[in-house]
Amino acid sequence: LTIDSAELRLVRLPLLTPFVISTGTMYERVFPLLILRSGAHEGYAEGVMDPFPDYLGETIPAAMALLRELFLPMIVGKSFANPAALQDLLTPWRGHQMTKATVEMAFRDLWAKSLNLPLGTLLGGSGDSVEVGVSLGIGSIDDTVKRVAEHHAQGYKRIKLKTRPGHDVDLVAAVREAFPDIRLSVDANACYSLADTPMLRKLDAFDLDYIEQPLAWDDIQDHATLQKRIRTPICLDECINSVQACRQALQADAARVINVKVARSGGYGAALRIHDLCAAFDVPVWCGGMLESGIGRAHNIHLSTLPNFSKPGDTSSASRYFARDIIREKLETRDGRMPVPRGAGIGVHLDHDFLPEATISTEAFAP
Ligand code: OSB
Ligand code: MG
Repeated sequence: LTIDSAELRLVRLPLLTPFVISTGTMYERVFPLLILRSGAHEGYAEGVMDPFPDYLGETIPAAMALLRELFLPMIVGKSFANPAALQDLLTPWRGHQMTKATVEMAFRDLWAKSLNLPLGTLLGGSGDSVEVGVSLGIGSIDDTVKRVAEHHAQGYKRIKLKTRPGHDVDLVAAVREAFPDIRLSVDANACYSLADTPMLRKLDAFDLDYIEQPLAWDDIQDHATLQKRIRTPICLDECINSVQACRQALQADAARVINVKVARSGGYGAALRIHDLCAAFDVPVWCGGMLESGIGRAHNIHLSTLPNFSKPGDTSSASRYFARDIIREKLETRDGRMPVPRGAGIGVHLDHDFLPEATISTEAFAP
């Protein structure tokens, strides 16, 4: 498959409501949108790095520079038999998993389209819809209980509450009291340390499905120590930036659930191996989200059709996030299930009536 040309856009979508997590508040999504072309086909992916390094170390300015000056000139005009052949060119460069993943994900979509197969099918998945939950940002306890009620009524299969120091036990206690039977989890986004063990132990009383990334973003060992002290399963998110990190976490019993994000793993190649490795350890996985536009959400939904995605993911209805999306399809849940977009590749199409309005800059790449 020859990559004839590429287009790199920087896109901005305002969020309908600010999203608050322990590391800060997001008011909008700004993201690199990559289009790879081959003959009549186009493959799409979006980058999920932040403007500044807060979720992980990667940033949009670094990603744009690497794509522009290194990765795109390396691949445009070249032929690759499959995604692994393309990944081989990216792997020797250190770090920057999200940036590499943007390239690999757009190529996967292009490859699937050239084979006229849905991306999920090509990844080894099956089914025409996936189970989803919802991730609720930090808000007052009263407001959170109201939002839980609304989303539970909409059918979401699991509610995840964001916490931060001082906004945890009382929050979870209030939500659990109001909803004794729902599937509930919390996500700390790395805001605690082992010194918070007494508080984290208190969370054992609330039958949480898991506690997501309680400790430092780069510390698997402390999570292993914590898991020995609490009953609630730990789910790692930030820490799982490679197959190796996942293997070390599983071997150390630092995680009994894994949140898979293709971008954080460096591409589908790594994400698939993480999926399989977790299955071998009998550890369930689920698909995380990064407030993606329809392009990233479509990727997430296809990935979630793989067999070990046995817990609901975070890809909730796009209308919760944006007034208007950059794709033509509406990605909306029904009874807690998200339909898999039909057709080849990721199965969604750019909305060219709206995209120019959302675009900050556009760059073209030819051989
Ligand atoms: O930790 O999973 C996370 C959003 C931005 C950055 C990190 C995370 C999240 C979410 C929201 O939890 C997931 C979504 O609704 O897309
Ligand atoms: Mg998380």
